[in-house]
Amino acid sequence: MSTIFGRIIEGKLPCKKVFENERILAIEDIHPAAPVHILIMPKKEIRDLQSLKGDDLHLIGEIVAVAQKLAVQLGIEDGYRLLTNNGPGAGQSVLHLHFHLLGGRSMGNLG
Ligand code: DGP
Repeated sequence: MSTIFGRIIEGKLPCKKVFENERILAIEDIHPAAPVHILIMPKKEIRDLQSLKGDDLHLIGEIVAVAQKLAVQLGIEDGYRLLTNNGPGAGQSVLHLHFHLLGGRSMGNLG
């Protein structure tokens, strides 16, 4: 796989893993923007949300379910944000679909 996250998924780069199954990996973000900052991604190499289609759409439901479970485990279920940056114009720096699970502080409005 061609990105940093691809190499993490392949086990070629280290990470702090918080959840894994056959299709989904969740890791701690290396540059946390909040006390809780988890990246949840499909293992399948998909560039971004806009590229997601057909048989892969179920991955979004699985990612949401993982986020809900981790939110409870990490004690942020009453206030968290789950977001993806689609494309460099939105700030996507790693071109492998991933969702940020952010919590543990007041989030305020989206800028
Ligand atoms: P985005 O800008 O939406 O593509 O988010 C990419 C995030 O990935 C950013 O918050 C920093 C994080 N990140 C970049 N490289 C690594 C890495 O090697 N390991 C981990 N755990 N996170 C990384």
